[in-house]
Amino acid sequence: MPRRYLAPSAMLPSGWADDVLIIVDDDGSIASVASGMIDVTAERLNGPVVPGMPNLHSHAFQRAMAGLTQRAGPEGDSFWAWRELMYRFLARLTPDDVEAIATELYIEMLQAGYTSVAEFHYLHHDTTGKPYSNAVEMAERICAAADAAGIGLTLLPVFYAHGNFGGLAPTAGQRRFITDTEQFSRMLETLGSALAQRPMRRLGVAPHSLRAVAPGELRQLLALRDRIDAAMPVHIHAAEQQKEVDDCIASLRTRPVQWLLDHVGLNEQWCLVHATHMDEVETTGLADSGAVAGLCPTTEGDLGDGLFNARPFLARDGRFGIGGDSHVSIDPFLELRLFEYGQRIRSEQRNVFGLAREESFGGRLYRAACSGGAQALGQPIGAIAAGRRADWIVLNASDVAIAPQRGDALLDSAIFGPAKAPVGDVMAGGKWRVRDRAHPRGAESAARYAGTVKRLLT
Ligand code: NGQ
Ligand code: ZN
Repeated sequence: MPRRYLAPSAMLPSGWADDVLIIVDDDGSIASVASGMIDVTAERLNGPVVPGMPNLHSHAFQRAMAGLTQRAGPEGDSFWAWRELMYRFLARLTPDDVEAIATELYIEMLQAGYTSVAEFHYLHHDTTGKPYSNAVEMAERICAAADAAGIGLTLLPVFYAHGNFGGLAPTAGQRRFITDTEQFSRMLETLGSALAQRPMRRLGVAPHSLRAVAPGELRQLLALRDRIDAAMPVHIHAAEQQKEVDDCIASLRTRPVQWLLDHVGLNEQWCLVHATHMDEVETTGLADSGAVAGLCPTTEGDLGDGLFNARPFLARDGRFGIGGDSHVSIDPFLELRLFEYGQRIRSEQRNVFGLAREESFGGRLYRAACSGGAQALGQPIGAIAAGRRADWIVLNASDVAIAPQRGDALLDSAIFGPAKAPVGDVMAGGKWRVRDRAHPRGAESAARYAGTVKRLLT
């Protein structure tokens, strides 16, 4: 039986509307949306409704090391030193650990307003670097966590083969990630059939970076994609650190984003995660390609990556979405705020998008990240509209900063302050996952997570 919901107001593709009746089919998709309605049989929503935010970049296991890498180290504290700490942390993780961490993370994401996630999954093998007897054991644990939380998932199994450009051998710290193209293609095929026809699930593919994947291997991966599902999302880390750009120029004689523009035919299927360091030609090239820039502002800040050059990118209608990446923050509003603040600090101006008079910064940011995120996940999400999935947030009308606002001013308050708890209820895939800020499995998951972390840290 289709269910009926009446929102006092909702952000629709055509703009904000009042008294919005949303009818949701049994399969969790939106059957119809109409404004100006009176319907006494519908469930009344408690506040203004906006689309749920897709989180386009996650390494779930890193949730459990967030906050643990803020001490000065012996050899300077670069991104690369942090990466060594990360390798040490993941060396002991078991499938049970990963499932416990990911379940807690995905529940926290839902509570924060993310209704779907792209999991960039590279922790494939056991602690010695050997495949588990079930080669996709770890990937299945990620799927189980998404099921338990009730979040949408685009699973991105990662191909990882080398320690750096030039096909360098991987280091010991990378042993749990490494496959050859044949092993990887079996994994991808197995996961393709496991996820096929499952609601709220999509399979993509992720060559880790040009550091970890040689050009010939990248060609093979794209041929494999064409065989399994030519439309599947492809995500890759690109140009996060200046050293990576320098190494790329030394090895491939081009900057990384330029190399991708020249060699792989970037288009709407692609998400370039970070894309921090681009020259002008790369910036316009990426914008014109239709690919999504996967921005992860709190992680990029934490790791000292640099600032994405948004102004020229946005001026050409470049697409972007946001990712929690290492999960130093689990909060879409904070990611958007930090993104915008970085650009204002960089340009010493306020209107980064070049908005017309009276347009809202928060509204524009939120809509752009929803639509870029939906594109990157390759799922029918990101808007409250017929045919899309019923993934939405009911803003928390009992937050004193939210209560008096209307329309885009709600998003301005949620993103730029002073709202403390903008999210009230959350629906994903047509089911309530969070009511009044609580998830039904929140307490059970938090206890299991606490036990896991305690054991990992002793
Ligand atoms: C990752 N994270 O894959 O988890 C990376 C670090 C690397 C970020 N780049 C490893 N934020 O890039 O080699
Ligand atoms: Zn990443």
